[in-house]
Amino acid sequence: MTLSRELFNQSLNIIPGGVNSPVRSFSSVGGSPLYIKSGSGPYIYDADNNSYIDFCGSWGPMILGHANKEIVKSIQHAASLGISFGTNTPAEIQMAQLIKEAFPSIDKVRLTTSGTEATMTALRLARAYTKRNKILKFDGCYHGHADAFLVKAGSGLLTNSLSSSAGIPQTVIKDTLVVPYNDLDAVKVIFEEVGKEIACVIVEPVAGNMGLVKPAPGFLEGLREITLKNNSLLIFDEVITGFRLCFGGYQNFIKMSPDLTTLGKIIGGGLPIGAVGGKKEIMDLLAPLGGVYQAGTLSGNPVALAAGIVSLLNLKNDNIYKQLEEKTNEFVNSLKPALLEHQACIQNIGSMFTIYFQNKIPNNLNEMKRCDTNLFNTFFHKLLKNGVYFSPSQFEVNFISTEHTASVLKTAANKIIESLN
Ligand code: KE4
Repeated sequence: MTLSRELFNQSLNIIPGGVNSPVRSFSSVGGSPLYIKSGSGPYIYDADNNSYIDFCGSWGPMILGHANKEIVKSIQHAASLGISFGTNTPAEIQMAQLIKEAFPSIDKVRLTTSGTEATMTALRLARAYTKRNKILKFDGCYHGHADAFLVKAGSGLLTNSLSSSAGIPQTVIKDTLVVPYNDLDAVKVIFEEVGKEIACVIVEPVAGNMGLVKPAPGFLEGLREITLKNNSLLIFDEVITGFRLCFGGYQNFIKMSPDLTTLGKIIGGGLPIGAVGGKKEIMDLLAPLGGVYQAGTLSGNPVALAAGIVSLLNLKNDNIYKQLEEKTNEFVNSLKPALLEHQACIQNIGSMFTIYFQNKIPNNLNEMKRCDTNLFNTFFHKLLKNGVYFSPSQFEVNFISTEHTASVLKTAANKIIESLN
C-alpha cells in the first residue's frame, strides 16, 4: 500500500471524506487521492516520493510555480515581523493600490480570506444597493459555497431552481435563478419576467468550473446592457481569471466595466485571500461606513499580503503574460493531432486549458456533459503513472505556470500523448 493510501485511510477517520475540500478527494476520477509533501517550480512530490509535472497549480494560485524563491522569502520576512495583528497594516494599502491599478473598474476594494467570502460579500452589497433579492447565475459556474450560489438550474427558467447542496433552505433557493452559460436569450426572458426583482447577475467572464468554457461573442456585453437597462448590478467573478490572463482581469481584454469584481487565488500568492472591489457608491455601503456588514479576523493578513504583493509585482510585466500565452498555445497545438485520433479536443485561453473527451468544444454545461468521463478518468490515472498531475476532474481547468519551461512542456506533451493509449 502506498503512503498516500495509508495517510488517506488515517484521514478518513478524522476528516469528513478524508479531505478539507471535496474536489481533492478524487471522487470524480476514482482511486485514492495523493498526499503531496512538497513542490518546486512546475513539480509536486507525493508522500511516496513520486514526482509529477503539476497542471493543477493549487487550482490557479501558483502562476509563478511552486516554492517561488522570492515569494518564500517575502513570507519568511513578513512572518518574522509578526504573523497577524488584527489591525491595519501598510501592506493592505499596497495591495489595494495594485488591484486598483490593474482594474480600472475598481474604485475601492475590501480584502477577505477566501473567494467565497468575496462573492458572498458582493452578493450582499448588490442586494443592499438595489434593495432587491433575486440573483441570476449560470449553470456550471461556481462562485464558492455560500448558500445562494449552491443552486443549479431547475426544469423551468423561472421555476424550480434546485439546490446543489443539502442544508439550503427553499427560501434561499427561490431567489437564485439559473440559466445556461452563453444563453443571452434566456437571460432576456428572465429579465422580461422578473427584471425588477433582480439585484445582480454574477458570472465567471471565462468559465473555469465546468472545464474551460469561453464566453460567446457578445455574451458578456449583452449582460452589461441588460443589467444597466434593468438597474441590476453585474458582478464579474474573476477569482480564477484575475491576474491569470493579464495584469488585471478578463474585463481588461474586452474593455468592460462590471459593477463589482471578485478576486482570489493569485492575489494571495498561494496563501488564503479574496477580494471584492468596485464602484465607490457600492463599496461604501460596507461597514463601518455603510450598513452592509462584512468582517474577517485574517482579512488582509500581513503574511498573505507579503506573498500576494510580491506575486503581483512579479506579474506586473506584460512579457510574462505574452510568454505564458505563447508557450501554452504551442503546447496545446502540439496535442491536437493525437487528441483528434482519440475523439478528444483541447482549447486554452492564456495559460489555462482543458482537454475534453468529446470531439466538440463545449459552450455550456450541457455540452460539457457530453464528455466521456470514463475516458477522462482512465486518462487521468495513466497520466499519474506517467508523472503528470492534472486537476482531478473533467470539469475543471488546468494551468501552466512561468516555471513550465519549453522542455518541461515537451516532456509533458509526450506523456499526455502516451497516456491517451
Ligand atoms: P475559494 O473560497 O475556494 O477561495 O474561492 C471560491 C471560488 C469563487 N469563484 C470562482 C470562480 C472559483 O473558481 C472559486 C474556487 N475554485 C475552486 C476550483 N475551481 C476551488 C477548489 C476547491 O474548491 O477546492
